[in-house]
Amino acid sequence: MSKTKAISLTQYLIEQQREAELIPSQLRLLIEVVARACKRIAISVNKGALGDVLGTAGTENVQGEVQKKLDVIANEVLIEANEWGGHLAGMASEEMDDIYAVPNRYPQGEYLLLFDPLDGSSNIDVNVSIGTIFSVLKHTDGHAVDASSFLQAGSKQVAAGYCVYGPQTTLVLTVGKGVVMFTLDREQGSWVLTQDKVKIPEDTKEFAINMSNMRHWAPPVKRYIDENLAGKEGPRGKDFNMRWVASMVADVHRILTRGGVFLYPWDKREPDKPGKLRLLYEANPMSFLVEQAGGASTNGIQRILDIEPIKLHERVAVILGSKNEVERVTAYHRDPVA
Ligand code: AHM
Ligand code: MG
Repeated sequence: MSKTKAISLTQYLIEQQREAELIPSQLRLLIEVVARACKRIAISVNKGALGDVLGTAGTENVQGEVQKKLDVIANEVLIEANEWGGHLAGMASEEMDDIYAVPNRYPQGEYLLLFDPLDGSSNIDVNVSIGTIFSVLKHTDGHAVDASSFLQAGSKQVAAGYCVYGPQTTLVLTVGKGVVMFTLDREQGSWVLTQDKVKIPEDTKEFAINMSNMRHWAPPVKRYIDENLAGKEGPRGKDFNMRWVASMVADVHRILTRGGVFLYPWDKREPDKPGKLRLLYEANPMSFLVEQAGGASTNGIQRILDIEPIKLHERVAVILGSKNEVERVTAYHRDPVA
């Protein structure tokens, strides 16, 4: 892409609206508002200790996790930015037990917004990349919005993305026609298109998994990682590299940038939970992005985007990234003795 032709997020969205008719005006407004909220969250993240944003908020979310101050701040920023514009019927968040219906004093829109306002919370205080993940669905069920309105398969998403707060602040977006990346120009205060047609290589020599859980994994996952660790001399015939940021946003961003495979599988620590990550506002938007970039995403058994959710804060095992690796791990689950 030529450096002289800077395309802003607004210009990109308007051109998509005009040419591809993929982005109705309410959806364009929604994406712009989310992007603006991410700018505000980025400012808080960057202030760190100077802004009294580090540490815990002294509360727990519905999953029993201690909320960090930035989890709460980011959640409020996203709600305040989005509730009055007339583009939404409701919102759901990792940080709220129940859904947030748009108050009656504002016009009701046709979309639903789901988000993990601050993903990678354990990295906030140690100055490592974190992010905001979001997913957009249509409100189609014809009645006033309630939790059931949000229980739609990921394949129904009309847009998804994330913003990574790292050395650069980058917004990554899909509206179902490939994946694009925008970098925040802090001097101008605008999002500038810095990569389009994002493509994940089908093969990789890099995997991401929390190795400290190895003793708890199911045999197919153990087999896959053992084979990778055996390197050139093993059945894979090549050496692998490992990365684990513990911020899904940062790990997925690396995979969208240079390939790789990410696994947060089911494990024996809490056998009744399918996994750690949440389906509706973590796994689904990331799976949409990864598939749109030519990668794959499954829970070991089925495509994540095909899962019919049964509850708002449902968890799921996640295997996503370079297509051939995801297919290999999924095959090991389907045919454990192969
Ligand atoms: P969070 O949404 O509370 O931040 O938790 C999700 C994060 C993911 O970003 C990351 O992949 C995972 O939890 C890391 O988990 P672990 O600390 O078990 O390695
Ligand atoms: Mg998260």
